[in-house]
Amino acid sequence: MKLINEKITDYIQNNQTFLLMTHQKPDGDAIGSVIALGRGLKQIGKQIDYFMQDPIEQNLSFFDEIKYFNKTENQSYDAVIVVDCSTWTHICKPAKLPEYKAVINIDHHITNEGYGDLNHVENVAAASELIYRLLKQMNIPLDEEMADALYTGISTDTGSFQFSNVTSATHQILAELYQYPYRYADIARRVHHEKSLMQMKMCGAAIENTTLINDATIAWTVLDYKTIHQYGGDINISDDIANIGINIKGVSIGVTLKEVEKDIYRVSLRASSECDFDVSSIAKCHDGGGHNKASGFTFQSNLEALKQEITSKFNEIKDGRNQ
Ligand SMILES: [Mn+2]
Repeated sequence: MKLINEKITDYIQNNQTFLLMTHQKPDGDAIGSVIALGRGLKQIGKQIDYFMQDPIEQNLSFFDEIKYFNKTENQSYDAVIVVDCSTWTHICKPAKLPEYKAVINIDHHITNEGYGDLNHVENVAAASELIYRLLKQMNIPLDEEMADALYTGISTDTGSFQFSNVTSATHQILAELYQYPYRYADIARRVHHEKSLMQMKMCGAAIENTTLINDATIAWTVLDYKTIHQYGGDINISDDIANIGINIKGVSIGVTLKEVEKDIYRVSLRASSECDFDVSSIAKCHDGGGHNKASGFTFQSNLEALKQEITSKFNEIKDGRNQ
C-alpha cells in the first residue's frame, strides 16, 4: 500500500491538538473522512475539535460523533487538518481562524491547490480511502463508527461502487470494513436512496426539465427558483439528480443547473464512464473544482453563454479524437 506523506503522520504523532475541517456543503466523503480521522486520533490520545457549521444532510446525521462538532475549545492548535477540500476558499472555516502552527491538507481532488504546509494529494476514489491508509500507517485500529464513516465516504464518492474510480484497493479496504458485518445495507439505503416525498418529486421535476443538446451528446437539466421552492427549497444538487443526464443512453456530459437566486446557478457537471472529457477543466475556469468525471461551480451570467462554452469545449476534444 502506497504511503501517506510521512511528514504528515510524523507531525500528527509528535503534536497534540488538531482542528478538523472539510469542504462547505459537506457530503458523505467529507463527513465520513473527518469522523474516521477524528475518532482515530482521539484513540491515540490526541485532542480533536471539529469545525462544521454548514448543515449536515439528514441522511448523514446518524453518526454519534457529530455531537462533538463545533464544540471548539482551543484558541490555538498544533495544526488544522483539512480533508476532502481542493481549495482554501471552499473550506467551511470559522470567520476568524484560531491560531495554528501548520495546515495539513489531505485530499483526492485532482484540482487541489496544495494550500497546506504539509500536503497529501492523491487521485483515489475518496478522501476516506486516504484516511483509511493514514490510520493503518499509524497503527490505529478501526471501531464500528469509524468503519461506518469510511464506508459512507467511499460509497458516496464511488456512487455505491459503480463509478470508474473504483479500484481493487477500494475493495480491499471494503473487505476489511466488513470485519463489522451486517451494517452496510442499511447505510447504503440511507445514503443513496432514502428521500422525503418532496425530494422524490424534485427528481421528477429534474427529469421533466431535461433536454438533449449538441446532437444528444449533452443533457441539460435546469431547475429554476420557482420549481426548487415548490418542492421544499433544497438548493443542493443531490447526486441522483446530477446523474440523471448521464444515465440517458448516448449522453456523454450531464449538466445540471439549480437557480439558487435570481440568475445565479449552482452547476453540476458529470461525464459518463465512456467519455474522456475532463469536466473539472470547465469548473476550474469558473472558480469551482472537483474530479474529471464530477465537478461543480457557481455561475452568474446567461445560460446560453454557458451552453456555448461547454458545447464548444466538448466538441473540441471530440473532434480532436476523430482526426
Ligand atoms: Mn471526496
